[in-house]
Amino acid sequence: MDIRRNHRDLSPVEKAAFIDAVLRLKTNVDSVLRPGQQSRYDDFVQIHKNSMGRGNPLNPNPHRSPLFFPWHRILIRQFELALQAAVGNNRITLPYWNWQLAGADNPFTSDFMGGNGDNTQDQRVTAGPFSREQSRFEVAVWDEEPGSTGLRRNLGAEGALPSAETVISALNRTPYWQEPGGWENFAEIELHNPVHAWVGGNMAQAVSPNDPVFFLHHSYMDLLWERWKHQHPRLPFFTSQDGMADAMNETVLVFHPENEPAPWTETFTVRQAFYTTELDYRYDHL
Ligand SMILES: [Cu+2]
Repeated sequence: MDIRRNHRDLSPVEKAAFIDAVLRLKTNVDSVLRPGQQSRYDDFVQIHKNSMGRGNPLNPNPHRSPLFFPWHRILIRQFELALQAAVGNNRITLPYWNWQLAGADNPFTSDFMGGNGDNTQDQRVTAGPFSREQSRFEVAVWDEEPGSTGLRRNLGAEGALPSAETVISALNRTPYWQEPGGWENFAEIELHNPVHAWVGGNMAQAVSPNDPVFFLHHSYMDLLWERWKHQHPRLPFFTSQDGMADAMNETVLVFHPENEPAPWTETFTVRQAFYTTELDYRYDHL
């Protein structure tokens, strides 16, 4: 069973091992979707771009939809397994970031996620393992035509990181889906979206997984779904747009358009994404 931990609890050696796995997936592992043209890391960027209705759009779109939590759960779990395979180390797991910045909570350090973009260099990240200076992390999938190959960030220029109060408020929302103000609806719009906007640069686009912090952010979203389930044990922890508890349980989650290869061999229904333990991982604590 893989255990995901808060990044602040990782030792320097554990952080370095995680970064190494990301860099290897980015530079040493060939793509399944476009072999020879991009890396296996980039496949995850491409899948997410399609999921946002860009490129070769996925149907259904798992954003602004009850599918948001189960779909992203499978996406980042597959990424985690790809990291493990890239380095032959199944002790690598996705850390999570709780959107706090004080002290050790800040992931934007030179030994981990790297810093902000430089506003004299088109917001390119110039420090840390993913900087252009290190030449080991080139952006290869863009929203539109090819753009800068450097990772870009503009921390804090737009939006705001969710406060602890907003997280608590979100966790108190019921049911799972209701427009407006249900758990999924509030969490996606008031927790998830502002973090993408706050990081800015690549994170503010459909190709947001170009920034590795995407996976720390979504790991925390995934943890919060677990916490929400735990806090409301008598409620269905997934409901469809119609409010039905079982209506979509056998719906197969879509990660590729019909005219493109599947990114991985397994398929997953919504129901198969309900329990992290059935996907062989859990969080250190909820
Ligand atoms: Cu997304």
